[in-house]
Amino acid sequence: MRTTLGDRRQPGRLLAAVMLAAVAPLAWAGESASRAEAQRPNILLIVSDDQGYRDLGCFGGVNVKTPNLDRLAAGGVRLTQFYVNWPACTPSRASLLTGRFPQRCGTYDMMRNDLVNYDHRYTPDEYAVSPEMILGTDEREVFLSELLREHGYVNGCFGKWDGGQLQRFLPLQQGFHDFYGFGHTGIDYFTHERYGIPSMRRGNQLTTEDKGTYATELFRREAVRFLKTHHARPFFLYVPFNAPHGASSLEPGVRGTVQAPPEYLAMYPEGKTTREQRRRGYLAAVTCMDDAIGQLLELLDDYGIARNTIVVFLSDNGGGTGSDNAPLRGGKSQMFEGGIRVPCIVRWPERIPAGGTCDEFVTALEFFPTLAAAAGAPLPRGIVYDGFDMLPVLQGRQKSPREEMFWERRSDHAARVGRWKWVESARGNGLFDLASDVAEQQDLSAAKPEVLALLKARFAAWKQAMADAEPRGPFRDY
Ligand SMILES: [Ca+2]
Repeated sequence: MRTTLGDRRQPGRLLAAVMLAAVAPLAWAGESASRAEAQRPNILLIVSDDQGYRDLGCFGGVNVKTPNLDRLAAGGVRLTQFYVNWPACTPSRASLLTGRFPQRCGTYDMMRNDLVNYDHRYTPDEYAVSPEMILGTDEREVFLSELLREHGYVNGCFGKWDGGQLQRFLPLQQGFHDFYGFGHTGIDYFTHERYGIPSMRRGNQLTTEDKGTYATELFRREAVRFLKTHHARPFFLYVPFNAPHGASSLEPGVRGTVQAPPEYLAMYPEGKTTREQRRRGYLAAVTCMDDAIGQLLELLDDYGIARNTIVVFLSDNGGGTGSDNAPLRGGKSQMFEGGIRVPCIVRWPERIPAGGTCDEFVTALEFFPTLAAAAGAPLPRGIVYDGFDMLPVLQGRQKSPREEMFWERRSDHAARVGRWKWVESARGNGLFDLASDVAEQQDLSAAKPEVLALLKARFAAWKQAMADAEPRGPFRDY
């Protein structure tokens, strides 16, 4: 892979040229353009929220009902060593959509009001100027939706945007033609309020028209509407569910639990302990989401476009409370595998053999170049991308060129170089051999000092490269 370490290019100054380059290559008028359009794949990108590594049947889940995700995997490829770029929501999603490390695209921490964790209640006036209301992913970043739009795609986003709530940060200003969902990182599934603040939007406007309806059903409804309207042309349908994330509710009995509709709760046995009850809600939320995904897959079949539609499914980070990350260590927010290695499925019947498993080392950074290439959209010149087109890897024709990956969350950090993983964090430290110890149980720091030194050196080089990148907001823009 092309190394990004030591790259000193400054993408921002080239942005005008970048956008021109992105607009220029394809002509849209005339029959030949229509034929080219007909051959380009549709893209359905589905993201779940805090779903554990083993919270799908096709990833070994034992008591979870995910028939549609399992069907998706049977028709495509399952990725078993797939990593997201941050162990929690906001930076993971920003990095996915920009194709750049969180530290390079500037969204390298959560954009939220942490005072609610200390039972602070925001007044409306106070909330209006609070961090989660005014912060967003840097507008200079080029989202995948912007690139695809310039190449003729019609784009819809339905769900958890998590990229900022000011109008300039919302999806309609980032290349999407259609948006229904919320701008920040979490809501109450039924009231659509975030700690008491109404948060659902249609386009740029807040709406309470659907208050009371379970959020997953609403995102399903809107995605179905989009598919029915736009199935005949190349589309990019982004469905970032908030399921099965815990609810951000002011109600003490609801807060932190995973809400689900009664008919889905009824599919799982009632729990006796708080832990079992939470697990039940979690599983019900997963199965409700799986049903919604099933309807989208059926529509692709009904319209005869399934063969040339790329369907991607991934969790935005490892599972939190109520999830099952086995056999991985740790979970959401951690640098151990349970926080960053997530279930991922890619299906593209036209190009990827069905029913396969890909055990190659790949990351969410790969999706931007992969999907752009599939869509026939050259990567904008002058922007540093941190991944590569992984289609040959997914097809089983090539080993992954990725040799290393780095993660940083405040003072926690981790590096993977080949089979080796190094973690230094508040939740634990160590050097692990993932080839023989995927559960990260045996710390080899003392036994392999030369390997430890190598990983620390690679991490330091990456950190320097991130420090040298052009500053991006909202946390560092100077
Ligand atoms: Ca998440």
